Amino acid sequence: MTMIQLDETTVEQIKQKIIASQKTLLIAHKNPDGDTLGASLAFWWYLKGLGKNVEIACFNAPADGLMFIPGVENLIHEIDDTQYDLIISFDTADPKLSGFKDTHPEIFSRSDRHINIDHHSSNLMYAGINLVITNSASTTQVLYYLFKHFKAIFTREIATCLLTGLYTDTGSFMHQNTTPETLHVGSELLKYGADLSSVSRHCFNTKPINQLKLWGRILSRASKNDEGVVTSAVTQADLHELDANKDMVSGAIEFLKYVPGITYAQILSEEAGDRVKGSLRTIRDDVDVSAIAAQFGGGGHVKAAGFSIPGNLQREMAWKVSGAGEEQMF
Ligand SMILES: [Mn+2]
Repeated sequence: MTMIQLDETTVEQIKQKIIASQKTLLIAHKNPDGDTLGASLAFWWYLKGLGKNVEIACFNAPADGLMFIPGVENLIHEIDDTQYDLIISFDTADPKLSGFKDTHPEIFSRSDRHINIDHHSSNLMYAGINLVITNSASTTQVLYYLFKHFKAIFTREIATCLLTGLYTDTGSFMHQNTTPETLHVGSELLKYGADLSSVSRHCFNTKPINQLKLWGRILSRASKNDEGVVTSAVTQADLHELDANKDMVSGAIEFLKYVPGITYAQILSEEAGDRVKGSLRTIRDDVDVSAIAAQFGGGGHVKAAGFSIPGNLQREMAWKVSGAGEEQMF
């Protein structure tokens, strides 16, 4: 028995829109991740298979690590939205995350031709048809069930695209959003020929050497205080010296969570414009890091949150000299 139920009326409305469409535009959100690309590309393959006239757009180019997803070379970055009678946004909770809201406002103002397929609980329901399933681990998992309703043929390409979103949004099936259903869908996608080894190698096991060096600095600076908080830090100087960028910091915090018995882990990173960003993660059910982040004007989820405050990082280190006389702190 499945816990994810798609509304039959919504499914039928989407089906009718697709049948009626002469030219469809699919949109992955700006700064695309594996889920938005996997979902939009799976849909691109599906519509191509039906012989439909379809294009796929993203505001900017994907990171190198995501260029393995089947069909990704078809992404366009410049669009003329007047030529489409159907537009579908994927994994996009808010129109502004699309990147096209300011340049192409009619994508969002003409909601009658717009379908919004997502799994974020923060989704603003901005389209004429909104298929938003908040208990789904990924947008591609929503599509798996949608394609089942459509009785679609799951090609290897479609299966690999869908698995990419499922794999990345669950942190390779390690995050708490991994449910029996998630593994069931993953299993079905493997049966359809999804290339799991390619997905895992490209999505998580590919890191440039300067990123590994950056993580090395972060790990070597980790310390644990009396409250069980593991903290590390990254400065702008680190990024410059290693020719790294701030996006390369993410991922290192997963290792800080490995320390046994911790309350939560945090990485403080200096950002351009004299600001310090804090990223907080916990694996404990009785710790709410969003509440801690809120004390600094931030927020997020119970287990993953962040904040940004003005200032710069300064390292404070004390040495103690103990011997015959009084202990001295330096
Ligand atoms: Mn997603």
